[in-house]
Amino acid sequence: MVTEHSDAVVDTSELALKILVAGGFGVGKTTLVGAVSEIRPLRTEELLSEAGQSVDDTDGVDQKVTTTVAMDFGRITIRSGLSLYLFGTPGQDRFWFLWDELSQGALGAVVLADTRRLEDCFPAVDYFEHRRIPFVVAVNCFAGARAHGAHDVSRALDLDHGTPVVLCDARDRDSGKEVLIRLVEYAGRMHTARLLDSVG
Ligand SMILES: Nc1nc2c(ncn2[C@@H]2O[C@H](COP(=O)(O)OP(=O)(O)OP(=O)(O)O)[C@@H](O)[C@H]2O)c(=O)[nH]1
Ligand SMILES: [Mg+2]
Repeated sequence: MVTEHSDAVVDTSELALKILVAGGFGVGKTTLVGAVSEIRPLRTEELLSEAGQSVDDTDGVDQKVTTTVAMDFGRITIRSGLSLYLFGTPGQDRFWFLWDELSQGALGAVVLADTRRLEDCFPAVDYFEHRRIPFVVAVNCFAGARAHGAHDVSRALDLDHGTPVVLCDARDRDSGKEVLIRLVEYAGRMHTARLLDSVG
């Protein structure tokens, strides 16, 4: 039956995508998820222990007293009908075994980087490149870090051509949201191109 309101179709379909937030120890993953999340983020923080002092490198994040031991979880609505579920990975090497579980079904990832310790994000970059999970590198601009252009970072990390590098402040909601929008756009293009490749 056609009603006078029949042209006012409201699209109530909800798309929820899974995104990982990865990167080295203390680079700001938990901070980013907390800054952008609309729900109270789930955190699994534990105090950095004396036992861990020999393996936890806190250079550059001297104020750091806790570390993520399982994951962070948050949610953000990018626009009507599209929300992202954010999974922050633990930064320390001893929790690598959790990454395979966390990355199941992920659309893409944000690899956070700190230019004072750029090498700390190599393992995350390698991880996503090997599994062909689209990612963007987000440089978290800590005070005291020398300003580097996106191009320099891309070269230093030897990123594949086209992998976006964006500068951000992990504590700032709008800045974090911009990173996520870049990722969704980029991952969307990558997945579409692969789909077309596989049928063509
Ligand atoms: N100045 C500055 N400090 C930041 C920024 N982002 C995070 N921090 C601080 O850096 C420290 C590390 O932040 P976390 O968010 O816990 O880092 P993480 O990557 O989750 O750390 P792990 O889970 O232990 O690997 C905290 O003390 C934050 O307050 C930033 O953009 N600028
Ligand atoms: Mg953390």
